[in-house]
Amino acid sequence: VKHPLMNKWTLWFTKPPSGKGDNWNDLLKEVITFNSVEEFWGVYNNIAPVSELALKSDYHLFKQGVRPEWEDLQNKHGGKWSYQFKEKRNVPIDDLWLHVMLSAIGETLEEEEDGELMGVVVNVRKGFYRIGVWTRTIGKSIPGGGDEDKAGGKGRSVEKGKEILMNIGRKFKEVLKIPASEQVEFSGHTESAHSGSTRAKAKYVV
Ligand code: M7G
Repeated sequence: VKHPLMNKWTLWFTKPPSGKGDNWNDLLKEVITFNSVEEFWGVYNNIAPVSELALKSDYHLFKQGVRPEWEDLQNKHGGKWSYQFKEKRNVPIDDLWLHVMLSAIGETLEEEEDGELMGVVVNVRKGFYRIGVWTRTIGKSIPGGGDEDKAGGKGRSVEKGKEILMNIGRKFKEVLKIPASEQVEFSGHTESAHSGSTRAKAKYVV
């Protein structure tokens, strides 16, 4: 018996650059798509844990049909909550990543009707691990988008759009057991793309 998930999910891997000429597109690889609890564990038990990945590797677990890139049409107007775990040797990164994946596929990071969650990401970097959750919007309508409904969600107001994102941020912080004294930041992908990295100015914090 297979226990179906609400959505189909695709696992992606970013391999570390091997030489100078590598660009983002050469490094991002689609691994596998699944849609049941059993298949999830099958995948999980057969891939390297985050703690064993080389520096500059990423795992991305995204809804099927969404590439884990700013450029994807479904991410273009979105953003992400993210947090950096420093002191890598003391961080239970494998557990943290597992819990974030389970909350994504178990659909507990948002309310079903929100339709914000696109995927979750873990980055292995020198000096830190970063975990992020990508959302479809940045909590407001898309400038010049012409379709306020689509931009802000299903006919929701700007205030409601922001509140949905704040709830996702709070849930993310709770799943990761990040102390209340620490800040978790949200930033739009447009800013990330412009600053050439993920360290864009925070738009919201929880
Ligand atoms: P990062 O992995 O988000 O953060 O971005 P880091 O700076 O802590 O490593 C690292 C680099 O990967 C960026 O500067 C981009 O060159 C590339 N990159 C990352 N993402 C998520 C994207 C993306 O969605 N699209 C493109 N084109 N490049 C990306």
